[in-house]
Amino acid sequence: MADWRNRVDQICSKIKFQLNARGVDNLVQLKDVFLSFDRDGNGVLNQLEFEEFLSKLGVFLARQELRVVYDHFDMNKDGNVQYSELVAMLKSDMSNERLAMVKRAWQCLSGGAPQVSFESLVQRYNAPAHPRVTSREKKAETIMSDFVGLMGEKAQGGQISEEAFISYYAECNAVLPPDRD
Ligand SMILES: [Ca+2]
Ligand SMILES: [Ca+2]
Repeated sequence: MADWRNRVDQICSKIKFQLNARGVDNLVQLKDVFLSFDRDGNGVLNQLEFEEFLSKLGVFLARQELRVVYDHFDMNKDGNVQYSELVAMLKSDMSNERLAMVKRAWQCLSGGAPQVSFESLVQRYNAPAHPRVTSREKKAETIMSDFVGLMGEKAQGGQISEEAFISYYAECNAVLPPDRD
C-alpha cells in the first residue's frame, strides 16, 4: 500500500498544480470548481463525476487505478467524494519553513497578543503585493474580497486567534502546489 500512498500523493500534486495553473488559489474558487463537476447537483461527486474532474485537469487513470484513487478520496467510505474530503486530501502538511513564516507574520501582526481584531487584520493585509496581483492575473480587490470572506469565517466575535490565522494558511495550502510554497 506504500506504493499507492505515493501514487495518490503524486496525483494530488498534479491536481494542485493544474488548479493553480488555472488561477484557482483559494477555497472559494476550489469549491466552485468542485460544484461545476457535480452534474446531478447532489452536492457530492460520484465516481463518474470525479473521473471527469480529474480528466479536465489532465489526470487520466486506468479503471483500476481510478477506483483505488477514488477510494482514497472517499475517506468516510460513503461512496461519494465530499468537498471536505477533497480539501482534506489536497491539504498536505505545511512545510516547516512555511509554518515558521506564517508564525512570524502572526507575531508581526499581533505584536504577541493572543488575538487580533479581524478589522485590523484586513487593514494590514497587503493585497496589492499578492503574487497574482503583481503578475496582473488578478485584481487586488478580488484578492482582498476573497481574503475577507475566507478569513471572516474564522473570526469569532470579530477576533482572529493565532490558531485561526494558522488554519487559514493551512487550508490555502490545499490549492498551493509544492513548488509555489
Ligand atoms: Ca453529484
Ligand atoms: Ca465520502
